[in-house]
Amino acid sequence: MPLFLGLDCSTQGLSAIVLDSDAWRRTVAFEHSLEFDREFPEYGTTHGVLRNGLEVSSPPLMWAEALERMMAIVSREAGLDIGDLRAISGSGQQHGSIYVNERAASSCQALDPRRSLAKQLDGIFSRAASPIWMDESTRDQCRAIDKALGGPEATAALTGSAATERFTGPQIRKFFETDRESYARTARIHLVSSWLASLLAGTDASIDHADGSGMNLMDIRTLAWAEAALDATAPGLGVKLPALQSSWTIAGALAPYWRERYGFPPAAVIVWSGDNPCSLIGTGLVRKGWLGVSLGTSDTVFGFSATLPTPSVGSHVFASPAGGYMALLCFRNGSLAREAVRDQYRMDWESFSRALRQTPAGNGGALMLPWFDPEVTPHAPAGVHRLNLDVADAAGNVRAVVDAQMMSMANRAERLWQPCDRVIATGGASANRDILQVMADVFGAEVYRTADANAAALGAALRAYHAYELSQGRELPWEQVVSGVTDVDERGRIAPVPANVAVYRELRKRYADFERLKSGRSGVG
Ligand code: ADP
Ligand code: XUL
Repeated sequence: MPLFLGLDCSTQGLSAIVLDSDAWRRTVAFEHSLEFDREFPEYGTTHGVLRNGLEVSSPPLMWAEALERMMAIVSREAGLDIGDLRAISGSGQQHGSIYVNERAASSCQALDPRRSLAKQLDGIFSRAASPIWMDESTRDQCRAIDKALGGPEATAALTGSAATERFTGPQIRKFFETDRESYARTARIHLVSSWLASLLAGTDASIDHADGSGMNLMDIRTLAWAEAALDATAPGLGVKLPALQSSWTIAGALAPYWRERYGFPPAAVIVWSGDNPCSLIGTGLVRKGWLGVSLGTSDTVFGFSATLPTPSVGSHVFASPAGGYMALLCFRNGSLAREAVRDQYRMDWESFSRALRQTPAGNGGALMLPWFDPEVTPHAPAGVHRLNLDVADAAGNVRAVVDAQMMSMANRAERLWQPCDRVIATGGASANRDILQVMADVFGAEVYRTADANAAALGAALRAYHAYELSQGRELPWEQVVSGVTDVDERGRIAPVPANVAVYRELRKRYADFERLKSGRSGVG
């Protein structure tokens, strides 16, 4: 049976899903994850990242090593007939960038199958560390870019988002400003997605329109590089960027390195995309209607739109990898904030859940703003603020962090999307039913979880399937591509409790006031 591989290089680890496909249905034949901190301790990361104040980065070589280890596992330990692999695609954490010199292209093309990948990539980087989406150090660059483009609203109208600290353009501008020599030595700037696709195909892979939307460099209407945005970012940037192409483009065949070293066939490498765009596919949200919520390292809320939603400051509009668009909100203090509370009170996830069950919806009005790290939605410096909440009350603090996260998401989602009666939850924390009950009560909507918590890897595998079929002259409707494998289990429906919905309807207003007061901003950001 034809096989399709989806990889997901996220903040904390690399995952793989192999889909087995026949004409009627697709099933998950293999799934595996590698955690960066545990598997690659020599890189010294914590939760997959290296921190230096507001600067947050990851070592790009670690991602390459993880890619190689995963490919070895898929070929040797998955128990699959790997000769049936037809196509591979992937999902990368969005916005992160990789800077390589002019030697990179030839090194990638001539990888020696007798030597490990990482060893052969030594010396190709013009910047050792890759800034990632958690980096908050580019406020000055964002101001300068917005100013050059006519203000945040104008940047949003052009690129889909106002200049945003974690987006690639401001990160590139900072690199140019602080290390001109290394910027000049940079021949190519890749996203995590396009770089890993390049390693698989042994050629310079394009950036797909969906992940390209997270750079503040692409015109969200024409889907081409926006000259004015390039000029506002750094000189000579245009020639350093890969091409932009549709999400179903074939970057090339799997390079000889992978075929000779691991016995893979010359499967098609489909351009990779960002993790949120891939999650849109992996949650089956290829048509307008329901909302997706991913509870991963970051929490995100997203939804499909056939027409261009009006870009605004504080939310993001991306091209969708299924055509059309997606709107997205990103909350930086996702799992890391939940973990901070769990660890502070020496709990495990079971006792965390018990605390949720033992406390009333709305926590008797006790509130927390859980900005353990600087927050991006709303923009706020690091700081945990409590209102009517005793820090010694362990269960109350657990309820408060989850209440806060759900109210912050729901308040903003309401403005972006029409009242929505169904939410599809995915990501690591969607395994926790008690967290999802709070989600249902706060959103006032039914919550379903995806059959597979890794919607990004699943979405990547489905994209590989769709693009492969297209290359064979079969253009499948997206509903057909996602059907079956993304169907939610109706029995797992989590219904909102009407009395709790009423409590949160009131509390959400007070939460919004508290948030406005402490974030020091009048807007909703
Ligand atoms: P990534 O953004 O790296 O892809 P994942 O979607 O894999 O992240 O989610 C990983 C996170 O899921 C972990 O950091 C952990 O905090 C969270 N998680 C896993 N199991 C549970 C659980 N039972 N309850 C709450 N959170 C959980
Ligand atoms: C979205 C964002 C994060 C990353 C990592 O804008 O910054 O969700 O994609 O998951």
